[in-house]
Amino acid sequence: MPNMKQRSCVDFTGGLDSEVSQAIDEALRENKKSRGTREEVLILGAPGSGKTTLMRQLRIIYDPYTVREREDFKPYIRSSVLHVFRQLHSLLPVETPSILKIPGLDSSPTETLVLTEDIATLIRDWWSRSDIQNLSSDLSLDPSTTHLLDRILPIAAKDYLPSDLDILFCHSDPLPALAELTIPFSEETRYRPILNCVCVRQSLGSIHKWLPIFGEISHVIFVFNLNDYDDLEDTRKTFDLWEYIYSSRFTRFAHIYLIVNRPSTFASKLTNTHPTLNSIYPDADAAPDIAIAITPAAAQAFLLRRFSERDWSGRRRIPRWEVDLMDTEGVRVTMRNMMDELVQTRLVTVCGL
Ligand SMILES: Nc1nc2c(ncn2[C@@H]2O[C@H](COP(=O)(O)OP(=O)(O)O)[C@@H](O)[C@H]2O)c(=O)[nH]1
Ligand SMILES: [Mg+2]
Repeated sequence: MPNMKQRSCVDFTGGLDSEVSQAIDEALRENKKSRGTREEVLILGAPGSGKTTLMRQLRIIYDPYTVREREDFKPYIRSSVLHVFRQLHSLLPVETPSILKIPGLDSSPTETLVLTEDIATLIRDWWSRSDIQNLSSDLSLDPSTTHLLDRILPIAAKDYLPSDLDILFCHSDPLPALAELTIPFSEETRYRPILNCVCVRQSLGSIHKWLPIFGEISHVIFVFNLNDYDDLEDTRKTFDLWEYIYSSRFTRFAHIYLIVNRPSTFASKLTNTHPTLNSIYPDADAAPDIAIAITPAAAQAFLLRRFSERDWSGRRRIPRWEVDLMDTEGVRVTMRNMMDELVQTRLVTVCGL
């Protein structure tokens, strides 16, 4: 054994005046308190905007799913596979020669169907046919359809354990109506908040029931799915909710951050086959951007302006980030930026900087 030097204990408090020592202890206690400040963050947005996906990404980044939780997702992922398969089937022209007949698939509710390894093999063989691949590529399928069908064999296998991506693409989940997650702030700053992110299963009709249970909400992350631009009903829900948040007494003092989801899907949808902005929003023509119908950036700016137009609270600025919520790295960077913003905002509020 190496010869270790014996450490001697030195009494550092030796000559310290007890009053000074107490003052230091007090300052340290205060410092600890300020470092651990909890901030309530409510995640809101219209149905389908990406709230659940954001919560799942936050879990993946800050608090990885345990084996047990992955096990809990298994049946939901398997029924998502059958759901997307059924959906794809319904999109294919009826005269498609190779429509796959699976007993019960047309009639039974998805929840009662079981994805056996035999059924998975049948679907995999069908999905990998070149005619089906060609037909599918014309349908611009949702990435979850392609992901789940590509992974059908491992997903149906007995020893399957869901990956992060499988969980992200899962269409439903075993989580309660109120999902909560605590995110520690990792940077070494004196003011170090702990974000208590809460996402409730909500709709515009039920939000008034949820808000009071949180009492004082200091921050709202509002998710807006740009891809909804051509669905006036969804867009209306978004703005109705936005207005509600601004006028509610529970969120009126909250700082609001906007997450603009699916910017690239929006851009390609706008530039390809789908409706132009001014065919949907009559006021788009009157917008100052000249090329509104052709550049996605101008179209996006037009839509986002609608958020600030509905801000009667006197808030000067709505911090916003564009990110595809399926992109874990993008979400990680966005959250870091959002936390910087949050700290700045807090400093302005607390210290009047
Ligand atoms: N490709 C893609 N799909 C997304 C994105 N965000 C959400 N989705 C999909 O859109 C659907 C609705 O998202 P979800 O998070 O459940 O929305 P919520 O109703 O606000 O919780 C799900 O099928 C998601 O997989 C995204 O950024 N990219
Ligand atoms: Mg949801």
